Amino acid sequence: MSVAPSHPVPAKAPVRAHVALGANLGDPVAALETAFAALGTLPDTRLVARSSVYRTAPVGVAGQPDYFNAVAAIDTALPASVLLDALLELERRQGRTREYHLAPRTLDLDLLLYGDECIDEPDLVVPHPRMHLRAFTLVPLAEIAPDLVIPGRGPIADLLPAVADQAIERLAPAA
Ligand code: PH2
Ligand code: MG
Ligand code: MG
Repeated sequence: MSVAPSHPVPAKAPVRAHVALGANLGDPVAALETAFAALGTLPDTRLVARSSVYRTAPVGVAGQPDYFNAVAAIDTALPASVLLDALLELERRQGRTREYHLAPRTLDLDLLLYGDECIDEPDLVVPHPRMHLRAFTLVPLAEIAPDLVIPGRGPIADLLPAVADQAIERLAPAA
């Protein structure tokens, strides 16, 4: 007897999620390129947009090399917790280790937004609680989603002036 459902199960509608990419150890630009490609190969996930890569001064930590940061937009049918696990696995594949809090890293993938959902779980808070304070997330995010409204924070355009003093430089696109 077949166990197939007699009616097709409707696929979960994809959610537009935004992921921050960051690195300041090894070959950061190559790591971000690899990560953009890998995001598009996650199950039930499509890479929709990728920002430029930005060189940024470290925030919240001194004496480290500059970071390279970018943001990706994906459409995904993965639940947020499954997506988070997939991001952590991609970090590990890029050789991410965690020696201490805010240690330099070969790849950091942070889930900034998962549609307009607000999630407050021990290992996942969305919108990312510090994203609105950081030029290295807001500037690349505004590049690919200028009309975005961040739940609980407001339109992204209204948040940019407060981070205008943070050092950030857009890299020329790779030839
Ligand atoms: N990430 C941090 C802490 N500080 N600074 C910059 N410029 N870019 C980052 O990605 C970054 C940071 C924690 O994840
Ligand atoms: Mg981070
Ligand atoms: Mg992280």
